[in-house]
Amino acid sequence: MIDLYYAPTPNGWKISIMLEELGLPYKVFPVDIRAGEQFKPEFLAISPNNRIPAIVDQAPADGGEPFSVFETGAILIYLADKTGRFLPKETRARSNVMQWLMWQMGGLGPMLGQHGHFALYAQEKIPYAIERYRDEAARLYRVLDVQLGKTRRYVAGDYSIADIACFPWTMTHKAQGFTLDDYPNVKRWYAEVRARPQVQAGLAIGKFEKKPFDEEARKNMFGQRAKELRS
Ligand SMILES: N[C@@H](CCC(=O)N[C@@H](CS)C(=O)NCC(=O)O)C(=O)O
Repeated sequence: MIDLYYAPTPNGWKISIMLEELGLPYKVFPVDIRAGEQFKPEFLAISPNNRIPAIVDQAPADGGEPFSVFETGAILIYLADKTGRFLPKETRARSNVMQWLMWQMGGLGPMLGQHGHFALYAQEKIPYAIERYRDEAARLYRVLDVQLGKTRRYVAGDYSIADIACFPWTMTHKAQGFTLDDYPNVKRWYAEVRARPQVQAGLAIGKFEKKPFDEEARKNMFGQRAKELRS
């Protein structure tokens, strides 16, 4: 059994989708990040970066104590290694998937995250920041489009953790003012991945009650709370 510490966000969906794809039994532990539950000591013991998602594997392959993993890239690799699925073993194929997974973790996710923050959530609209992250996000969509034009189907060969990592962030395209008509290969891939029943099931997880998006939620989610905890 896998314990999934989770909220329904792009990073959370990566792991709910992966668990659905694998058909592994798992139990969802909702973490209301608007209410600041990511700062609870019990959660920090599992996820020291105070971010969701995180997992605890109650039955690790080595038969030892339950094992916790944070950071979505590390969780995807851990689950792929545990099950032997969605991450090839052969050196070149594995490296191709890893390259695009790292690209998502270091580029697509953080840049779309920052663009969403400055364009949609920040109360002060700073044109320089909005433009910088919009341009960078547009560049990354183009990189993905070129790659999908080469592979003709999935991000790095067969369907893999690279697709599972990239897909939930591209779901933000409309809200962030991008149109996939500008990226025809991404559009084709997006429709195909979205239609997978396991992806649909992963996206449906965790439609639970959460705190309204108010001043306190902003404080909990946008770093001020962490600043307070430091001082
Ligand atoms: N690099 C991390 C990012 C995780 C992340 O940013 N999670 C957000 C939700 S999508 C979060 O927990 N935010 C809570 C907060 O900012 O305090 C990962 O891939 O796991």
